[in-house]
Amino acid sequence: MTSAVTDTQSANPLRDAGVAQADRVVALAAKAKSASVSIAAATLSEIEACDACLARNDLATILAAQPAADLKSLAPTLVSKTQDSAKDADKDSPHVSTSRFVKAACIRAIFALPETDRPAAAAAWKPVMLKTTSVPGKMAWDPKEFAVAPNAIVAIEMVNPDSMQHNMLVCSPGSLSEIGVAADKLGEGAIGKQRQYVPDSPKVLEIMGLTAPNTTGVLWFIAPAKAGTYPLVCTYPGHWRMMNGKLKVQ
Ligand SMILES: [Cu+2]
Repeated sequence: MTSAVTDTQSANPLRDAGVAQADRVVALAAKAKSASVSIAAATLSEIEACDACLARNDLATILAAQPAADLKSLAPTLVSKTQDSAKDADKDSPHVSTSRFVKAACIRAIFALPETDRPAAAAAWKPVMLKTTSVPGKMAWDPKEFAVAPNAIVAIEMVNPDSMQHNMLVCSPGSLSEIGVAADKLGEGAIGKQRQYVPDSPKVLEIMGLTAPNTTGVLWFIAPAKAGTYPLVCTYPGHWRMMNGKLKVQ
């Protein structure tokens, strides 16, 4: 389960939401140095230990941003991680299945390599690349509904030309208002900002962290195995009622 963070604790750069990526990289570099491995290798081991931590999409982003030479030397390991998750393959929720998240992170890292450097196994992976935009001043996404197949490899890109920050969470079916109300409550305390207004709930399946104005966020994940309508929601306080959408798994 996610480490409990109180208002008096400093954030754990390897686990918590709201930590600047540069600070995460510093923490990962220290870890890599003590283990005499590359930052890419240290990041992968952190990802494997991450379970449902709030930093996981950030960690996957950092892994994918490592130098091509480091990713290339790690490629056989990355491929093996995509193949050893059979025992978790039928679980519905990535939140309770580390391997689904590890797999998505490894696939994402391999797709960060130039095509000619990718291992042969990557030819069989067909990520579904989705894109949406935060409509300026409207607290809305356009488009706001997507459909994917069960277990599809999905990347959602959110372009944010708005003057406000937005995040995007994928949640369990039927949990939109529960997550939204919890997010608004988080917004009332100091801890909310530290957690990037992400409620600590097993119904939060995937997290794209806060995306600043005029930047683009990206979220890679393996779609749930179970068909259904999974709410997409921005949990910046006050946004959820308008800024939500649907991921239909069918
Ligand atoms: Cu928002």
